Amino acid sequence: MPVIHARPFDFAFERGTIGLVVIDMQRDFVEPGGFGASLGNDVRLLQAIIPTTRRLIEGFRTAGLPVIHTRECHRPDLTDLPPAKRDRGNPALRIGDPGPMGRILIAGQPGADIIPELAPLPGELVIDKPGKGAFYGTDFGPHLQRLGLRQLVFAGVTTEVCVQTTMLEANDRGYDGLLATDATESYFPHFKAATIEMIVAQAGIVGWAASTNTILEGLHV
Ligand code: C5J
Repeated sequence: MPVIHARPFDFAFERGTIGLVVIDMQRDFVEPGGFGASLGNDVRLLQAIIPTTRRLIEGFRTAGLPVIHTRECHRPDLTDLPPAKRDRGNPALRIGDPGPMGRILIAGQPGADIIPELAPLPGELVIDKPGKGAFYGTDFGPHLQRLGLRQLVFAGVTTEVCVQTTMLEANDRGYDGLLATDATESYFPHFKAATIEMIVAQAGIVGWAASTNTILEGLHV
């Protein structure tokens, strides 16, 4: 079986069962004026991973392997938005409020779009999710089964929130998860570092971690 050299040990995969999941690389998290900025975060930290994430995506496409994108967003009528999520953090703009990129974190609004640099290709799966994890309230799980995927490489933002939550959800469902350490980012660099260490600790209790170069070498692209 081919492997990707990873921490805490080699990540074994098969060409027919590995795919890339890019979490929430949306304008609302990465550009000024969106949800992330409304919570007082410096979005420039997240912009730094765009070139690496693009290289990772293009590597999977070149290898003919599936690329799946997620978007955190809510229905325009907010029926899938718990009041606690809307009110939490006392943001300058709340979810559903009008902002410079349309209504904050609402499906179909410009802010909820994936950034143009990482735009999905026609035919690539895009999962809209109301929660932090991609399995909650979506058909992500059935799509993974339909595609026959068992090993998932994760990229995107933010490392300790939506990326980690989805990795944990996937782990509990029997998927092997590998985090691309330089294609994920947090508004809090120490949270990113802690998340990577947590994932690989205890002999890989919830997954593996490796750089984009190492992943692409393992895929032979
Ligand atoms: C957050 C996410 N941080 N995509 N969402 O609210 O990590």
